[in-house]
Amino acid sequence: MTNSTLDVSHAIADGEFCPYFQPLIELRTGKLRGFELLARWRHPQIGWIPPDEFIPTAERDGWIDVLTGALLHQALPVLADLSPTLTLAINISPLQLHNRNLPRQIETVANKAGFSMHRLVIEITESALANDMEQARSIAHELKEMGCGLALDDFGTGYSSLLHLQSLPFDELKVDRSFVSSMTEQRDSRKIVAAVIGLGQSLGMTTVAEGVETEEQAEMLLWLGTELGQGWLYGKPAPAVDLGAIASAPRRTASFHESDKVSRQVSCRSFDNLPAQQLAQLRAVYDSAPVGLTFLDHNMRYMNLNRKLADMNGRPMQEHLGRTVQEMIPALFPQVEPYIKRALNGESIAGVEITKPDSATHMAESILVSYEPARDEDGEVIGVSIAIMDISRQKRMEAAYRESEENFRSMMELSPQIPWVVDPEGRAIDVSSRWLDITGMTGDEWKGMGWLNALHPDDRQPTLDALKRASEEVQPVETEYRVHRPGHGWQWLRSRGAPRLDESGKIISWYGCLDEIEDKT
Ligand code: G
Ligand code: G
Ligand code: MN
Repeated sequence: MTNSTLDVSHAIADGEFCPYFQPLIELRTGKLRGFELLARWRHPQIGWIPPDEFIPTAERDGWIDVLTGALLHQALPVLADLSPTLTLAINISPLQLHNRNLPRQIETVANKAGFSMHRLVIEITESALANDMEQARSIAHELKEMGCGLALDDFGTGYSSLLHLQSLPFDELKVDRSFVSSMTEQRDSRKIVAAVIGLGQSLGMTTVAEGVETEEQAEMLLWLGTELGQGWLYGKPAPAVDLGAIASAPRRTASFHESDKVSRQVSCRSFDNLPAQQLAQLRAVYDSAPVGLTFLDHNMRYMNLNRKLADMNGRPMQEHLGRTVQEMIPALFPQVEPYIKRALNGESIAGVEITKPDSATHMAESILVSYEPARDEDGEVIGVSIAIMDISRQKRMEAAYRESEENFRSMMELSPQIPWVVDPEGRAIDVSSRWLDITGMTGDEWKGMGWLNALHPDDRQPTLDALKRASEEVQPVETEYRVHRPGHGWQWLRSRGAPRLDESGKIISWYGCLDEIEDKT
């Protein structure tokens, strides 16, 4: 093909170039985000000429800007008519980033079409950035200031990609088709995609996968954290006349919401080598467990969960899949986030107690959570397995028990008598503070057998004997003894108590009271 056969100015004037549009899809929801604009040349003699043939010619011969202008001139009114929100991504050549007038040229066409600059995304291939970065940077900034988004195109194929990542204020990162096509077969390729997506995310960029052809790829990309996808699975580049139909076509929601089939596949991932029957049994155990179970990916998205967990969160199972913990349980998220992060760093954390207010009953709900890093066959952490137990009932019982203990204690303090509690061997469990007033003992001194030290030496053994006898007969005990009362000498006390029994009739403890005997000396 020679330049003379490609008479460009005529071709442009005659409308031989036309815009084609390829859909860009939000992977999680399956919603249409917009289109990428792709140039097509229908030559009257030669027929369709692909862009990789005429774009280099256009660049070399200096009519690439005119071509971009002509394409936008046709494309923007179509999209402005179609919807108020759909975006349009346009490809800009290396040379065009040296054209100081480019931003204003684009703006002029957009204004004329009534198409907001905020709906435009400028795609730049990394090789475009090889020379004269200063100028490219200032043009890119100008476009951004006008409202355009900036995407780094074909990421992973050009030169020195990592340097370019921060050379311009990119909003999006388009992962090259070559990685996507091999990722489901090749582990290394999957790792590259995972790393690129992670890189994009850590730089605050939206990641876009190019060349998505199968459900399996889409699912894996979503699993890895990609936001947008483009490829034959969602539609080949189409002419303007088809856009209405594409935009209004019912879209299947993202594969994660397609329930059973996918969630089974996701959970199968870790059980790949199990025979089907064992797998089904495991699945049944998982679903019927009395404990909430879930697996989160490294973006804290629910990849799998059982019914119990869905019930605890009060939302249907399907609603969780592909969504983040933050989206599903925003109120609890701040409490659990640090633990999930630690588990993602490889730490196992067991038995963290978390309290959440239950708005329905106004009673505190307590859960016990364990976090376990999940690793792939190379030992890399790919997510977190979480087990959650509802311990609200136990907590409420503990609280009730504590309350009854407190009631008992305050009763003891109010009593004019001197109550006491000892165990079956006579070790003191509790005495009223009046015992301390009388004997001058400190809080610690009466504990265990310490209380005996306040008794007259002659009365100690008889007192223990009386208790022992009463224990053997399981009868109330009554005895009298002297205690040393500092500054007063010996004070006679009468002690009466009754055994408290368990169901089998065994003595758990003795409860009793002391009275001062005024007239005995
Ligand atoms: O889908 P298609 O074969 O058209 O895409 C081939 C490549 O050609 C695209 O990835 C894109 O980089 C490039 N391309 C398509 N249209 C244009 C255009 O209008 N301008 C520029 N600079 N490149 C384009
Ligand atoms: O340079 P870039 O990778 O953007 O090239 C885009 C080219 O890839 C276009 O020719 C376009 O038609 C084609 N394309 C778009 N989606 C897919 C896809 O899902 N699979 C394949 N094999 N090609 C695709
Ligand atoms: Mn592109």
